[in-house]
Amino acid sequence: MTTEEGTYEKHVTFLAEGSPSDAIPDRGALKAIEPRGFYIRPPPKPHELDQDITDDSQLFQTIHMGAAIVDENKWTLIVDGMVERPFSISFTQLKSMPTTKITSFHECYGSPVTPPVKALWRIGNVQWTGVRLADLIRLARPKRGADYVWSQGLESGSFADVSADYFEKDLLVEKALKPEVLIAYEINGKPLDKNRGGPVRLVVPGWFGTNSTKWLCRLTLQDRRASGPFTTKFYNETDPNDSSGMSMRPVWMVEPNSMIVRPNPEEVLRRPEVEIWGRAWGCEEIDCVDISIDNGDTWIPRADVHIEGRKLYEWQLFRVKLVLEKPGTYCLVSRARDRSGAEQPMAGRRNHVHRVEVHVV
Ligand SMILES: Nc1nc2c(c(=O)[nH]1)N[C@H]1C(S)=C(S)[C@@H](COP(=O)(O)O)O[C@H]1N2
Ligand SMILES: [Mo]
Repeated sequence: MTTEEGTYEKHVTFLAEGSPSDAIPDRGALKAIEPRGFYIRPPPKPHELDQDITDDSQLFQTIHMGAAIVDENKWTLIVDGMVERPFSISFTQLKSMPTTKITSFHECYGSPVTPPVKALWRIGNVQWTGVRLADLIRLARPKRGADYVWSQGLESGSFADVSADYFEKDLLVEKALKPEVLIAYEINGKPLDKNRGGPVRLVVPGWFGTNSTKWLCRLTLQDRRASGPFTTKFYNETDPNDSSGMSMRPVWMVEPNSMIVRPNPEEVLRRPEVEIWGRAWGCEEIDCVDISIDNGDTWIPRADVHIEGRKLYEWQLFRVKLVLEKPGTYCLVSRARDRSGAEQPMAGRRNHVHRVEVHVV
């Protein structure tokens, strides 16, 4: 036993040995699902996201089957599956554990039932507070071969004519053990409200929002991917690295992306000097952003575009000062490239480049 395990043990309630999979999440904490059905709070336009930290009121929301109303006094999280010591933890117990804060971009993949041709810019950058998932997993002592963590949200219902008993997602244990992955109960220093997944949700920085299960009630260690509709029917995509275009991969890691915040779309510029700035993000740190003023026919020398280094999982600011000599319409484009060399495509995928048209008079 490590000292940490020893200190954390007092915060949880170990479950009887034997059949951990019998430990059914306590639906007693679920007061209602209200309203039922699919709900999106649309994101602001990119030029409206001009603050470093996105206020909760400006952050998009995505709900598939309905919003759970949860009684935090009855809330418990069960950690079970391929572990030696399954346990449950109450909200009070969770809040007595050491806390971590992480600032991270938060991006929705977009609708899993429409073709990936629209860039939806469901994005923000927020601070989460919670307990490291790694601490809970280590406390449960995973068995050999337990390579996945399944996470369940309390709500049931249906989405795109498919019904489900729980919202269920999965992630690799390798990622789950990283220090950035949290069992969160605050956003920007305030308790998570109902639509945000309160009282407790999973947060997986660097991975698409869909993996960050809200109204969390159970974590199960397993040796394979989860079998519910949200990891089988929905949220798998064609792998852009496969030239045959046949192989699929889970919607996990966020691909490089960027958006122009200034100038505003259709802005009329009365002086030739202009500063273009915006944000770039991805699972990997972005190391350069290309800027074009002619819809991608030519690109500004990379060295002229300044990009901030990444702090934790925050989005990164880029800026470049240019002189647009000739009057006319310019199509500004930003294209991010990450450390591994992956780059935003010009078209055809959800993370295609961002374009803004401006007019110089
Ligand atoms: N339980 C549950 N968790 C969920 C969802 C959901 O419908 N139910 N939607 C997912 C999706 S697709 C996204 S993008 C994020 C959105 O989190 P937000 O609404 O707080 O922005 O939550 C994820 N977690
Ligand atoms: Mo999403």
